[in-house]
Amino acid sequence: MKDGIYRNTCPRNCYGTCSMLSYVKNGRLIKVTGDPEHGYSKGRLCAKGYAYTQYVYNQNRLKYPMLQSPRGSGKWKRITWDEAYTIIAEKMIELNERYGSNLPCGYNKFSGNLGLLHYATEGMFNSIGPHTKPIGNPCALTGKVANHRSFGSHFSSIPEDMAGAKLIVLWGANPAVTNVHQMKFIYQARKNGAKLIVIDPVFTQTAAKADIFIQIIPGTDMYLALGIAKLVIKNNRHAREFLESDTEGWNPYRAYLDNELSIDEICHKTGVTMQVLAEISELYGSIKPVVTWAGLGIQRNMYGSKSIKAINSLAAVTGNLFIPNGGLYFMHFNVDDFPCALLNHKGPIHPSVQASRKVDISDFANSALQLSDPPLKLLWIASRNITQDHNFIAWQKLFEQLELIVTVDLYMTKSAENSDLVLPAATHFEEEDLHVGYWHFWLSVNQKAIPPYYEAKSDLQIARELSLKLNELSPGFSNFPADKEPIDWIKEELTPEILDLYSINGYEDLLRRPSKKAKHTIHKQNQKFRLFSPTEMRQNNVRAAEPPSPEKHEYKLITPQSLLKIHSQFESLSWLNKHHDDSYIEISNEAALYHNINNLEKIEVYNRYGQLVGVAKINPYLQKNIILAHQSGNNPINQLIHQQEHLVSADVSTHFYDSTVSIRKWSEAHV
Ligand SMILES: Nc1nc2c(c(=O)[nH]1)N[C@H]1C(S)=C(S)[C@@H](COP(=O)(O)OP(=O)(O)OC[C@H]3O[C@@H](n4cnc5c(=O)[nH]c(N)nc54)[C@H](O)[C@@H]3O)O[C@H]1N2
Ligand SMILES: Nc1nc2c(c(=O)[nH]1)N[C@H]1C(S)=C(S)[C@@H](COP(=O)(O)OP(=O)(O)OC[C@H]3O[C@@H](n4cnc5c(=O)[nH]c(N)nc54)[C@H](O)[C@@H]3O)O[C@H]1N2
Ligand code: SF4
Ligand SMILES: [Mo]
Repeated sequence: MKDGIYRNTCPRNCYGTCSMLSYVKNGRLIKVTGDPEHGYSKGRLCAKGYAYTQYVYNQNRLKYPMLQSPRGSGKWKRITWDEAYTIIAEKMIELNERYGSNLPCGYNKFSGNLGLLHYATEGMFNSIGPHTKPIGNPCALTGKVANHRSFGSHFSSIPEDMAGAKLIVLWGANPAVTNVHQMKFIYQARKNGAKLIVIDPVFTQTAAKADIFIQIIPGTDMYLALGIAKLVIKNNRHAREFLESDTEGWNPYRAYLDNELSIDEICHKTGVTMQVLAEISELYGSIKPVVTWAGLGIQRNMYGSKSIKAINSLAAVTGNLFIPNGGLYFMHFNVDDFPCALLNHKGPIHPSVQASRKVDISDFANSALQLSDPPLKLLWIASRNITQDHNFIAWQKLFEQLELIVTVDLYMTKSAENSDLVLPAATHFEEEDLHVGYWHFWLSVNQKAIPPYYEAKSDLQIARELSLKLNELSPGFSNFPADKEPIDWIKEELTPEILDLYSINGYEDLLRRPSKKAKHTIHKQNQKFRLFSPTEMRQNNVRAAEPPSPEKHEYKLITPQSLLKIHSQFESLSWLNKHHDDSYIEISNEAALYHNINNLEKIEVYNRYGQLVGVAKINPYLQKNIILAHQSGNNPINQLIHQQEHLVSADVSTHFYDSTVSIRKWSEAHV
């Protein structure tokens, strides 16, 4: 690799998808900065981005393929790549002979690296014909489906345009932590006189910046949105013409708000006073343009879909859809514009098995356990740490049933510790890729800047080499185009339509600067806007159960994102995180009093699924029945998270913030 400056893109599952400049000297990455040519992040990174040199040259990084025998023993042996491929290929071939197809082989992949070339894992499995594959999305599916219901397509406004809004409502989003670059557009708007409202059960770092903070009871957002709309309509501030001619369901929606939903009920359910409700309605009804950002926090409970639809409808009622600098934010799915050639790679046809078996990734372990004909026997884990999932008990059972578990990762995660084989993955500085954001509308490349760390390989390289091994041992087993280089895959994504959408002539343009999507279809309505349907409120599960309370030894567990991590990642970087950071458990004054717990005292959080020891931090702003904890890969809080099976469905993401826990003094737990 030549010394110099390379263009990379941070591949993390993050709103930023920041383009970065990497400085390389003597084959080593010595510094990373933001790319000033990127019009969204504008030359800045977050602290995690600036810490990439430590992430790359970290003593905890996996260096070689390793085999653990027996599984879970911690007895690891370094093996060669060829040995690793042989073990995997022989097992796949043997399973195929035993069961007559590749259905016993499956993978679980999620959001470790979102580059388009990381669809190599999907492409590799497609190349062996029908297998077992995850579908769905544990993070954002509820909102995606709800938005589709409202708009008939995906819809999210342009982030840079938020700077021109006059009222910004952040509803279940915490950008001061999760989307730091967006804050500059919010500050810009405020400088020009915009008001900022934050609606969150937790007093967050974003809430601290707000003009008005509404501390809502979790899961009641649809009532608040409907309540604001009710008052806007009552005060005749609604967008009458638009509602009558361009929406569907206006009459039942309005009748429901007029006749069936009382202000008293709304205030009781949401914990918001009548005065605040009136004030917010006044602002929503009188200011334009209003931006409403329905964050992902809203949809991590069982009422998420209704809440998103009710919030979307509020934007419609106040006439703020499709107006400059107004509108709704969620996230977009513009990656669907691309061929995603690896994801869509077509595998060979099987004589009797028509298609791959699909397992909902939001209930992966439990659903996989139910497959019996044939059972799942080989699991490949890539870009995924299962500490981020729920239902650990099912995971444990699934592990017991599996004959081979392979994890491809950069670090020895809990997933890796539970595997037979670990394969060391390359960082984005060690491979080529192409990136489309899901928040902003910029397209950027990722160049190979440094040689791989020890024997690390990209997921694409692993797919190529494993396919060759499969075909060596069993000719024709895989139809993966192993001779295709990364650059060939990148160029395949840049079709004439994509070049036109992003106003570029080709790959070389992207080496000079990232490019913003020039042609937007998001403001075009494919159908009439569908208003919130009152029939949804009449379904029986809307009647919220009694809220948990200290008196009943019950708390709602909320576990949002942390500033200096991406889920379980970056945890071991000393520049960013101290070992004890993840063990803080935040509790309310009331809970502390009730359980006689002092600040910084050791406590135990538990429920029927598990227990975890942490250090109590009394948070005077916390609602009395909420416990706030951090996601962690070392000491995963998710062992206490369990979404009941009847609430799992093909169009919802995981209800991460809907589990109940109890607490006690640690000493009590151990007498
Ligand atoms: N630093 C950092 N940034 C990240 C990530 C990370 O791990 N670390 N992860 C990235 C990913 S994958 C995602 S999906 C995004 C998520 O980022 P956001 O969209 O900001 O969503 P969350 O962090 O899940 O939740 C946001 C807020 O919702 C609140 N909340 C919880 N329940 C409710 C409710 O019922 N109603 C309301 N109104 N609010 C509620 C939470 O208290 C939290 O403050 O962040 C991305 N950015
Ligand atoms: N309690 C709780 N749980 C949550 C959430 C929450 O709010 N609360 N949020 C949920 C959300 S929003 C999300 S998006 C999910 C995230 O779920 P995951 O995507 O499983 O989470 P990460 O911890 O980011 O794990 C990604 C893994 O991929 C690895 N990796 C990184 N780059 C590569 C690569 O190039 N190749 C390979 N093979 N591996 C790589 C990383 O080292 C890491 O171990 O977590 C969910 N879990
Ligand atoms: S983690 Fe997010 S904000 Fe930080 S550098 Fe990566 S994409 Fe940018
Ligand atoms: Mo996410």
